[in-house]
Amino acid sequence: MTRIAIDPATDILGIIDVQPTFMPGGELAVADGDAVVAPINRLLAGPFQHAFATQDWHAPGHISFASSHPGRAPYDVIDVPYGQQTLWPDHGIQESASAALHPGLAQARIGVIVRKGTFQHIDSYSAFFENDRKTPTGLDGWLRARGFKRVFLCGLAADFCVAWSAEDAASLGYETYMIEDASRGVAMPGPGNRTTMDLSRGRLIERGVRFVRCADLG
Ligand code: VGL
Ligand code: ZN
Repeated sequence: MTRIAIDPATDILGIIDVQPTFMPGGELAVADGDAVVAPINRLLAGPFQHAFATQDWHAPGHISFASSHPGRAPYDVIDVPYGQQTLWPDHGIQESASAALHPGLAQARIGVIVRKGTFQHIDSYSAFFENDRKTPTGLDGWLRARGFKRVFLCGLAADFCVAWSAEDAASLGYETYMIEDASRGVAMPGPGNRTTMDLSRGRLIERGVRFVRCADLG
């Protein structure tokens, strides 16, 4: 990968769900999830002057919780009006300590925080749209109004919320990058002996999302 020169005026770092609920000891722990904080802080101290962050922010009884569906277990997949929904352990509970941004995350350059998953009957993985893929969060309008052209995504989980955000950013016309070593995934088994990490990577490459590492950005 050749070096990518960050333009601090039109490039933005997108920090997805860097919340203790997705880290070791949290309710929906991603292996090594806390390892994203240090590289993200380095990116925030270095090339990027602007960032946005998301928080997964559910009320108790949310549709994505297995506990809301009697007889179902975490990681089951059910049919819902907007398609298929993977069920998760209760996580990202509004105002709980584990749903805050990780206390070690440098927040000075985070210009906007988008909370998603706040509708009880629809999940939201992406920073841009609810899982019906059409209800907007408003982030696209904010980015456009501020003149950002390229979106560099990182955080948790690489194969769910970061991947869905990258897919939507690309389809909205942003040049989109996924910073692999500042992200960690759930890597669940998926169809055809492939993991959700492999499957999402393939889908994103098809849509023109570029995979980069922190050291490529300067
Ligand atoms: C996420 C599953 C459920 C994520 C959020 O942040 O990737 N995954 N809610
Ligand atoms: Zn969630």
